[in-house]
Amino acid sequence: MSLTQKSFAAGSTMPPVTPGRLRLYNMRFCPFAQRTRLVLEHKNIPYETVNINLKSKPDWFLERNPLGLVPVLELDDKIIYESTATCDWLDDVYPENKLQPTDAYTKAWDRILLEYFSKITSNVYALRTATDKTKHLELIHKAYAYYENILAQRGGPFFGGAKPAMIDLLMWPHMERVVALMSKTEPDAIVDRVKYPNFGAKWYDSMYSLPAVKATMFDEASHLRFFKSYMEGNPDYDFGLEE
Ligand SMILES: N[C@@H](CCC(=O)N[C@@H](CS)C(=O)NCC(=O)O)C(=O)O
Repeated sequence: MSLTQKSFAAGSTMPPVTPGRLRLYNMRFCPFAQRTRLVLEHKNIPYETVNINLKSKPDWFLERNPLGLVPVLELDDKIIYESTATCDWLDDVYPENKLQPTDAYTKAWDRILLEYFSKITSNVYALRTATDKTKHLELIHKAYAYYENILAQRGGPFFGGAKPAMIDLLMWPHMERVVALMSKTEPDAIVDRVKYPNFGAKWYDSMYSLPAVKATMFDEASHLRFFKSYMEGNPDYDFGLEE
């Protein structure tokens, strides 16, 4: 019998774990958990998903991650949380479609790309409440130009070159949301396809066509709908589920 996709809240009974079966504690709209799901899908790793109501967390979830954040992976006696740690662990343990670079210099640079990436996300989300948006837009576009250049240097279409690397999968969930959430209200914050042909067009389109992306992404209307419910303080974690 397959597990329900509806979110589990405080007071619920934890679905029993099966020895040897990998489990992901998830929230369907979380960009960090999407990172883990992208790696799981890209590497064809079998797993089950337990969705968590993050407004009303079950004790058994908090026992697994005292920080109360998704994603969390569980396999027998092992618990891993923090999206980057979960992704690296999966890549280390499951050899198919290796994602981390083996070259030390590339590895260091991919870490730089990941650290700097928070400039995009923090400034994009700051736009919603900022009275003066100029400074935030400048920082966002400085970062876009930076990634545009790196892709040109690396030959693209991915940061990993001809194939996606871990850095591509770590960046995608936030870029999916920038485009989906901002295209109507903050079009100046979008990574423009003409101004940034590598990052805004080639990278975005190549990522979009990956089976792992297709398996984990939501369309613009669903993102907007969830984000609205989240901003209103009543996140609709089960939005779109028919079961
Ligand atoms: N640094 C964490 C961030 C994860 C995170 O912020 N997850 C959010 C959902 S998108 C969460 O679990 N929020 C619950 C809370 O803040 O109580 C990671 O990379 O895994």
